Amino acid sequence: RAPAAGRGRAGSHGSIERVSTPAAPRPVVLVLHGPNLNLLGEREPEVYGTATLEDHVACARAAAEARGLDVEDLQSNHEGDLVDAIHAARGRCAAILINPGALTHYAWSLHDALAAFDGPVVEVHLSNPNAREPWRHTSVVAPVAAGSIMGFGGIGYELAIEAIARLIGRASCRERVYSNV
Ligand code: CA2
Repeated sequence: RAPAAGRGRAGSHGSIERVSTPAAPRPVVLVLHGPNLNLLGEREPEVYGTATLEDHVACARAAAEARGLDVEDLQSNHEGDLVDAIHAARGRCAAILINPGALTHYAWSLHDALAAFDGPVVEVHLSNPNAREPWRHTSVVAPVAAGSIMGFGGIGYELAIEAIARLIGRASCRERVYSNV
């Protein structure tokens, strides 16, 4: 009979040997950023704010930590790197948070890669692309995302992690109280 988790059990000589339960692996959220987002904080603060990419990733990581989630992150200026990262996340990561930058508006390879990912995908934009130039009004990622959060600046990363936590069943008790509202 299997010993009770975390309890000691009698060994063959009557001594007590400790049986520890291995900690369950924490779900991993992959946080992806597309082209030029490495320049955040350096230019166009009136559009994208003054926080750097590192600030936004740190915000996502803190929000994830609070919900028992780990974060892996990648920023790339190359579409193929992002496709590779999405492929590598299959069967390994629980969810993807992605701000694809300008790739949002035309990178069908990202659409297809994300469609082949098994967990929830949440699209995040600092600005509100729908309130900007017409070419930003189309997102090829939105149809394969569980949802899109845009126009709230850095707050969007925290909101996205909260959405992911709820979608994968890692919401805190307090959040669960409100999940039926
Ligand atoms: O609002 C967002 O988060 C965007 O994804 C940002 C993209 C833009 O193409 C999307 O339409 C909306 C652009 C990222 C470029 O970031 C820069 C940051 C500083 C200086 C120059 C570009």
